[in-house]
Amino acid sequence: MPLSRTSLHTFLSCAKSALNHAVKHKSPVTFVIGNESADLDSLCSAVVLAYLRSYSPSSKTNTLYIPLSNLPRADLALRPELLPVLKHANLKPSDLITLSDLTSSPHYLPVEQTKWILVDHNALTGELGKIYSSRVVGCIDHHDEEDAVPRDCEEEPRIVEKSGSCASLVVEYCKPIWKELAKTVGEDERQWNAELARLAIAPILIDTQNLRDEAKTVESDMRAVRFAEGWIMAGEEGESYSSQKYFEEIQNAKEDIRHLGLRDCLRKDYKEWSGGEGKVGVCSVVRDIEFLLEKAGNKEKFLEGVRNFAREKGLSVVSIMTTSHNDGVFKRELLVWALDANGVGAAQGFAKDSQERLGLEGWKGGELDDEEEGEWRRCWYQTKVENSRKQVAPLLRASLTSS
Ligand SMILES: [Mn+2]
Repeated sequence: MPLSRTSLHTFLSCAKSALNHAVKHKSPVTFVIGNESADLDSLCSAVVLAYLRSYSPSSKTNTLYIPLSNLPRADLALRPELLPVLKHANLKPSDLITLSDLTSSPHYLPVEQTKWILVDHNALTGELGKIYSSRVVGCIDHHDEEDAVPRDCEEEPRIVEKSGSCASLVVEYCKPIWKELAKTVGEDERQWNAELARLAIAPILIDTQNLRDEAKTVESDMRAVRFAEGWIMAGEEGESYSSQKYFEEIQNAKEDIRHLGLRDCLRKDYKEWSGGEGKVGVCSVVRDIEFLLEKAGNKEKFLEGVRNFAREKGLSVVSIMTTSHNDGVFKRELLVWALDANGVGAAQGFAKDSQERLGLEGWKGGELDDEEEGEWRRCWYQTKVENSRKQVAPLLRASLTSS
């Protein structure tokens, strides 16, 4: 028998109790989990899919799918963009289920008692991957196919398709369930639909710049937005809703990192790669270098903070890529700092090879540049702003491999 539908808020608290119960009694549990970057797309896709799968009227089981946010609870504070989204869905960050709920327990979840459905990635990575990757039973994702999920997933989805946002694919897959559920529509259900739609639409608006980024947006993004907006319009906030307003509200929250310290600004959107004999780490920051300098207090404290961060991560090269749009002009800056001999060769090679391609111009007359024994640092304006981390990180990584 299918479970009877509740609000998102009640769903998440039921899922939390179900998880605690499963841990205590070593009983079966099915997770829906996003990727390790735990961005808006990953977090929202997991909740939306888990909710609709749990309450699917055609479900023959009474499985409660547990949406697991792939980050420790404390790191939710690094996702300020979640706040407006959760608020419109009548949720708080504390309602989400995180890795802390899984690992704070002294009990052990037996591998064979778990099932995992991946959203926004298609290979279970990190610590979880080491333990549970044999238990992945489905995925919905918009990244490149990694052939890690079984081809035949039976009753679970196995979708890997290009789209601006994974949430669009989740909405497409769940459309029949959602429509079926919505046949029973009272006042409560109408509002629950609107709240769910707020979660579903948020990452699509952010990942496609409100469907304006032509390089990223595809048909399924547009269809998902239209479908979700129908539910929002029918809800309590329907009259005051506009996609542009919602997009700006989330975007502004995302860029509001005033309350974060320097270290949190650096680790908020951080990725690292190994190459050759070293590791390169790239921090993407949504404010400019000047903002970080002010945050740290002065140049020395800024450099000390960045150096400590690089040491903590064991990096040969640490890089900071900033974006800003002061006075409506979109700008990028790039700082590259090599901290060992291996890194110095790589960073110098990178500078030589990428100067032209990235349009690198010295930042404030080389104010942050430095060279000393075993270290090398440059800061640039990156005038060819069309190159994001997706382009720059492989260049850095390649230089590390070839140095
Ligand atoms: Mn995504």
